[in-house]
Amino acid sequence: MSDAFRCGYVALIGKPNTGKSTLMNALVGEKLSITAHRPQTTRHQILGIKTTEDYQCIFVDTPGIHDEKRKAIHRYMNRAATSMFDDADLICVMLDITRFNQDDEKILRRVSDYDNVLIVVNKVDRLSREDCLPRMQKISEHAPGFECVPVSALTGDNLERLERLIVERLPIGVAQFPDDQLTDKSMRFISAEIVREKLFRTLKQELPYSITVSIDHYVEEADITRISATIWVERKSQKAIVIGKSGKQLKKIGSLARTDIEHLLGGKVYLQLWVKIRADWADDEQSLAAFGYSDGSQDI
Ligand SMILES: Nc1nc2c(ncn2[C@@H]2O[C@H](COP(=O)(O)OP(=O)(O)OP(=O)(O)O)[C@@H](O)[C@H]2O)c(=O)[nH]1
Ligand SMILES: [Mg+2]
Repeated sequence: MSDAFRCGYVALIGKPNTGKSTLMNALVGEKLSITAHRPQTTRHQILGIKTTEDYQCIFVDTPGIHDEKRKAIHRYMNRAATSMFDDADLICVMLDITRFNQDDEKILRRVSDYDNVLIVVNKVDRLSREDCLPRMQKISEHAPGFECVPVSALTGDNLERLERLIVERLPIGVAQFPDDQLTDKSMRFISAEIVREKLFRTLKQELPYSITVSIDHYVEEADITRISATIWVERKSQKAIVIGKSGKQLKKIGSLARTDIEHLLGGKVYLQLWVKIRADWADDEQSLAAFGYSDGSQDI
């Protein structure tokens, strides 16, 4: 590799729940994108920027590619998931080694015409080495011509090698962002996402998919940051579940979110949460735009 500075956009794409956000956080070394054991956690494109003396790697975390088209939000998420295909300098297709199936094969077929592709086979910590080998072999057969890298985003296994392989594939060029910038998102945005993560991790069944979070006030004072956020649900019955008996559930979510936001900001946070109803916000273009799900394009 030459000594010239390299810089480029690296799209992390793949089926929901394969570990894209976990990988981006691990590579950047900061929790920028929320993660959960459920699919369809990430809803927006989120940049994670890693700058060293030799390169600037601009990772683009994306929502998982899925077939769900029922509501406007699903269509927004799929656009956010696939719009990087043509713009990225490198496409990293994330696969879960324990759950490789036709959905992954479909994504691999979609990228087969591109030459700037790396296949990242995640969650190898969940299998023995002997079990990994035949699965890696099978995946390679579905991705002819592309390098397949086994990793564990959770334990960090093989991430140094993955980073080297990514950087080798970046174009030579000047940095696009200041060297201390980690993301394109504001703390306001990340705070709302952290509240959403706690809802995703705490609430059962389908409820998290009916929820979005907006920030009403975000004020940085000398020794404390005051944040007021609204959790939007689609129905009255959902509001009662989010609040819980005597407000217990909401208190728990608030406390978990505050701890994370304090960690990220490195200071004290006062977090106030409200729960409000906006019927069918997830299928209403106007509500979606008001909640930040807007990329300027129309649904097709
Ligand atoms: N065992 C194991 N679990 C992992 C690994 N990477 C991610 N996970 C877990 O897999 C789940 C999904 O991880 P995410 O990073 O949210 O996955 P994602 O691809 O961003 O998911 P979406 O945003 O829904 O598309 C979480 O419970 C993670 O902790 C890994 O290397 N090993
Ligand atoms: Mg994600």
